[in-house]
Amino acid sequence: MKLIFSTLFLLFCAVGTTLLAQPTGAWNNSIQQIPGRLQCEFYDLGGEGIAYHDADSVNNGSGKLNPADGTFLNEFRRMEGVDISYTKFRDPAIDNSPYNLVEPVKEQLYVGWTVPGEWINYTIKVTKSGSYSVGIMYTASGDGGISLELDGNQITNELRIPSTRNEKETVAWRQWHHWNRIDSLTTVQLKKGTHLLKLKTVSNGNMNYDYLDFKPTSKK
Ligand SMILES: [Ca+2]
Ligand SMILES: [Ca+2]
Repeated sequence: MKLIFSTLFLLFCAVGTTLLAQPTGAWNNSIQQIPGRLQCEFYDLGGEGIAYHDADSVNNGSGKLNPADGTFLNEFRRMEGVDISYTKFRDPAIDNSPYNLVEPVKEQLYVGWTVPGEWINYTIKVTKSGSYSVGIMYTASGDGGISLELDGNQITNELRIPSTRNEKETVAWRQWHHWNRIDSLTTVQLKKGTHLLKLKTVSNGNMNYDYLDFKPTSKK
């Protein structure tokens, strides 16, 4: 009898663990490909400590700044700790201000409320081995820094992200909404295959990340 109970208990635990385990790997079952554009909001599944580390468990954008109203943009991954918002073209201006260095596209999801020490994982598929430039579409309220890891190995030093603050700005909070794009922050060597890319916020935070561009640096 004791054996039967023990066996049932173990079975119960196994089923429970399976049911409770969060899915991991690429978001929406779609692995982002390199060469290409990596959308920062399409980070992996798995939650805090597995897919990302975030300073707080609340999504300060989806469901909070952007109230839950049944729309895709306002509710995007709202139960997850990574903070996500999207570019808004309004009057008075939000992301469509005259202080943009590069015009953003409206209604683009981005990761924001970044804090040093936070990180986000991406399962990526590199379709061709080679050297790639890393570009970024971002805002930065003050000079910031990010770095990249691949499969647990640091592949860049700290990459400086120049401030997009503007002394002429008349609205304080809009210092977090001046968009810029840098085509090549650095160059990285990537091997063909599936990898885990980690984007780390190193210095200052206060940056918004729309996407990273990976472009081959040489034609073969
Ligand atoms: Ca958060
Ligand atoms: Ca984006």
